[in-house]
Amino acid sequence: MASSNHFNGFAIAVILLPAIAFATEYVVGDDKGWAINFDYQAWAKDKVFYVGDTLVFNYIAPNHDVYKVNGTAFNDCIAPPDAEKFTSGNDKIELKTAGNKWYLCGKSGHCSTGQKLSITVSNSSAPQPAPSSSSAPSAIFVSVYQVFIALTAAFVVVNHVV
Ligand SMILES: *[C@@H]1O[C@H](CO)[C@@H](O)[C@H](O)[C@H]1NC(C)=O
Ligand SMILES: *[C@@H]1O[C@H](CO)[C@@H](O)[C@H](O)[C@H]1NC(C)=O
Ligand SMILES: [Cu+2]
Repeated sequence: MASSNHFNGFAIAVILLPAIAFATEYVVGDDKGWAINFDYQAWAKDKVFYVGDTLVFNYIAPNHDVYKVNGTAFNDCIAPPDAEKFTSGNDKIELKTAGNKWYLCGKSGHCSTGQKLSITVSNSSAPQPAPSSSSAPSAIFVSVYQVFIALTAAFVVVNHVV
Protein backbone atom coordinates (compact mmCIF):
# COMPACT_ATOMS: atom_id res chain seq x y z
CA MET A 1 0.00 0.00 0.00
CA ALA A 2 2.74 2.41 1.01
CA SER A 3 4.76 1.65 -2.11
CA SER A 4 1.84 2.43 -4.39
CA ASN A 5 1.33 5.77 -2.59
CA HIS A 6 4.97 6.64 -3.15
CA PHE A 7 4.71 5.79 -6.80
CA ASN A 8 1.60 7.94 -7.18
CA GLY A 9 3.32 10.91 -5.57
CA PHE A 10 6.27 10.55 -7.91
CA ALA A 11 4.04 10.29 -10.97
CA ILE A 12 2.03 13.36 -9.97
CA ALA A 13 5.20 15.41 -9.45
CA VAL A 14 6.47 14.45 -12.91
CA ILE A 15 3.14 15.32 -14.53
CA LEU A 16 2.89 18.72 -12.77
CA LEU A 17 6.43 19.87 -13.56
CA PRO A 18 5.97 20.94 -17.20
CA ALA A 19 2.90 23.07 -16.35
CA ILE A 20 4.81 24.88 -13.60
CA ALA A 21 7.97 25.33 -15.64
CA PHE A 22 6.21 26.78 -18.68
CA ALA A 23 4.13 29.48 -16.93
CA THR A 24 6.29 32.56 -16.55
CA GLU A 25 5.38 35.70 -14.65
CA TYR A 26 6.81 38.83 -16.26
CA VAL A 27 7.07 42.01 -14.19
CA VAL A 28 6.61 44.66 -16.86
CA GLY A 29 9.57 47.06 -16.74
CA ASP A 30 11.25 44.87 -14.10
CA ASP A 31 12.18 47.06 -11.11
CA LYS A 32 11.15 50.24 -12.94
CA GLY A 33 7.60 48.92 -13.04
CA TRP A 34 4.89 50.58 -15.13
CA ALA A 35 6.07 54.16 -15.59
CA ILE A 36 6.53 57.01 -18.02
CA ASN A 37 9.76 57.52 -19.95
CA PHE A 38 10.58 53.82 -20.20
CA ASP A 39 11.14 51.85 -23.40
CA TYR A 40 8.77 48.90 -23.05
CA GLN A 41 9.43 47.72 -26.59
CA ALA A 42 13.10 47.34 -25.70
CA TRP A 43 12.05 45.51 -22.52
CA ALA A 44 9.84 43.10 -24.49
CA LYS A 45 12.20 42.64 -27.43
CA ASP A 46 14.14 39.57 -26.22
CA LYS A 47 11.19 37.89 -24.52
CA VAL A 48 8.96 35.20 -25.91
CA PHE A 49 5.50 35.23 -24.37
CA TYR A 50 3.36 32.11 -24.29
CA VAL A 51 -0.28 31.44 -23.55
CA GLY A 52 -0.45 30.84 -19.78
CA ASP A 53 2.23 33.40 -18.93
CA THR A 54 1.28 36.40 -16.80
CA LEU A 55 2.12 40.10 -17.09
CA VAL A 56 2.40 42.03 -13.82
CA PHE A 57 2.00 45.81 -13.99
CA ASN A 58 3.39 47.45 -10.84
CA TYR A 59 2.75 51.16 -10.12
CA ILE A 60 1.40 53.45 -7.44
CA ALA A 61 -2.37 53.72 -7.94
CA PRO A 62 -3.98 55.98 -8.99
CA ASN A 63 -0.98 57.61 -10.71
CA HIS A 64 -1.24 55.17 -13.59
CA ASP A 65 -3.55 52.50 -14.94
CA VAL A 66 -3.54 49.80 -17.62
CA TYR A 67 -5.87 49.72 -20.62
CA LYS A 68 -5.99 46.68 -22.87
CA VAL A 69 -6.56 48.13 -26.32
CA ASN A 70 -6.38 47.23 -30.00
CA GLY A 71 -3.59 48.13 -32.41
CA THR A 72 -5.28 51.28 -33.66
CA ALA A 73 -5.81 52.73 -30.20
CA PHE A 74 -2.26 51.70 -29.31
CA ASN A 75 -0.73 53.59 -32.24
CA ASP A 76 -2.85 56.68 -31.55
CA CYS A 77 -2.46 56.51 -27.73
CA ILE A 78 -6.20 56.41 -27.17
CA ALA A 79 -7.72 54.94 -23.99
CA PRO A 80 -11.25 53.96 -25.08
CA PRO A 81 -13.84 54.23 -22.26
CA ASP A 82 -15.16 50.77 -23.10
CA ALA A 83 -11.74 49.09 -23.01
CA GLU A 84 -10.77 46.53 -20.39
CA LYS A 85 -9.06 48.52 -17.63
CA PHE A 86 -6.90 47.64 -14.62
CA THR A 87 -6.31 50.05 -11.73
CA SER A 88 -5.00 48.10 -8.69
CA GLY A 89 -1.31 49.05 -9.01
CA ASN A 90 -0.42 45.34 -8.98
CA ASP A 91 -2.34 44.17 -12.01
CA LYS A 92 -1.77 40.55 -12.99
CA ILE A 93 -2.94 39.85 -16.50
CA GLU A 94 -2.83 36.27 -17.67
CA LEU A 95 -2.14 35.82 -21.38
CA LYS A 96 -5.02 33.55 -22.28
CA THR A 97 -4.88 33.61 -26.07
CA ALA A 98 -2.22 33.77 -28.75
CA GLY A 99 -1.75 36.82 -30.96
CA ASN A 100 -0.85 40.50 -30.60
CA LYS A 101 -1.71 42.29 -27.35
CA TRP A 102 -1.55 46.00 -26.67
CA TYR A 103 -1.53 47.82 -23.32
CA LEU A 104 -1.22 51.51 -22.48
CA CYS A 105 -1.57 53.90 -19.59
CA GLY A 106 -4.71 56.02 -19.91
CA LYS A 107 -3.42 58.96 -17.84
CA SER A 108 -3.12 62.09 -19.91
CA GLY A 109 0.18 62.29 -21.77
CA HIS A 110 1.66 59.08 -20.35
CA CYS A 111 1.27 56.85 -23.40
CA SER A 112 2.97 59.39 -25.64
CA THR A 113 6.07 59.33 -23.38
CA GLY A 114 6.33 55.59 -23.99
CA GLN A 115 4.05 54.07 -21.33
CA LYS A 116 2.71 51.52 -23.77
CA LEU A 117 3.49 47.86 -24.34
CA SER A 118 2.91 45.75 -27.41
CA ILE A 119 3.64 42.01 -27.33
CA THR A 120 2.99 38.92 -29.40
CA VAL A 121 1.79 35.87 -27.50
CA SER A 122 2.64 32.46 -28.95
CA ASN A 123 0.72 29.26 -28.54
CA SER A 124 2.12 27.26 -25.65
CA SER A 125 2.60 24.30 -27.99
CA ALA A 126 5.44 26.21 -29.69
CA PRO A 127 9.00 25.15 -28.77
CA GLN A 128 10.09 26.61 -25.45
CA PRO A 129 13.49 28.38 -25.55
CA ALA A 130 15.83 28.01 -22.61
CA PRO A 131 14.75 30.60 -20.04
CA SER A 132 17.25 33.43 -19.68
CA SER A 133 17.83 34.42 -16.09
CA SER A 134 17.96 38.14 -16.92
CA SER A 135 14.54 38.21 -18.56
CA ALA A 136 12.68 35.82 -16.28
CA PRO A 137 13.48 36.21 -12.57
CA SER A 138 10.76 33.73 -11.64
CA ALA A 139 12.61 31.07 -13.63
CA ILE A 140 15.11 30.94 -10.78
CA PHE A 141 12.31 30.15 -8.37
CA VAL A 142 10.99 27.50 -10.74
CA SER A 143 14.43 25.88 -10.97
CA VAL A 144 14.80 25.73 -7.19
CA TYR A 145 11.33 24.28 -6.94
CA GLN A 146 12.10 21.69 -9.62
CA VAL A 147 15.31 20.65 -7.86
CA PHE A 148 13.42 20.32 -4.59
CA ILE A 149 10.72 18.17 -6.19
CA ALA A 150 13.30 16.06 -8.02
CA LEU A 151 15.29 15.45 -4.80
CA THR A 152 12.11 14.62 -2.91
CA ALA A 153 11.04 12.20 -5.62
CA ALA A 154 14.51 10.61 -5.71
CA PHE A 155 14.46 10.23 -1.93
CA VAL A 156 11.07 8.57 -2.02
CA VAL A 157 12.14 6.19 -4.78
CA VAL A 158 15.44 5.27 -3.08
CA ASN A 159 13.63 4.82 0.24
CA HIS A 160 11.14 2.54 -1.41
CA VAL A 161 13.78 0.42 -3.17
CA VAL A 162 15.91 -0.02 -0.02
C1 LIG B 1 -10.21 49.67 -31.79
O1 LIG B 1 -10.79 50.16 -30.62
C2 LIG B 1 -11.56 51.34 -30.82
C3 LIG B 1 -12.01 51.81 -29.46
O2 LIG B 1 -12.61 50.78 -28.71
C4 LIG B 1 -12.73 51.03 -31.76
O3 LIG B 1 -13.49 52.20 -31.97
C5 LIG B 1 -12.17 50.52 -33.07
O4 LIG B 1 -13.24 50.14 -33.90
C6 LIG B 1 -11.26 49.35 -32.84
N1 LIG B 1 -10.61 49.00 -34.08
C7 LIG B 1 -10.55 47.76 -34.52
C8 LIG B 1 -9.82 47.56 -35.80
O5 LIG B 1 -11.08 46.82 -33.93
C1 LIG C 1 -3.01 28.73 -31.58
O1 LIG C 1 -3.54 27.43 -31.53
C2 LIG C 1 -4.94 27.37 -31.78
C3 LIG C 1 -5.39 25.96 -31.56
O2 LIG C 1 -4.46 25.03 -32.05
C4 LIG C 1 -5.19 27.88 -33.20
O3 LIG C 1 -6.57 27.84 -33.47
C5 LIG C 1 -4.70 29.31 -33.32
O4 LIG C 1 -4.86 29.76 -34.65
C6 LIG C 1 -3.24 29.39 -32.92
N1 LIG C 1 -2.88 30.81 -32.88
C7 LIG C 1 -1.74 31.27 -33.35
C8 LIG C 1 -1.52 32.74 -33.24
O5 LIG C 1 -0.87 30.55 -33.84
CU1 LIG D 1 0.76 56.41 -16.49
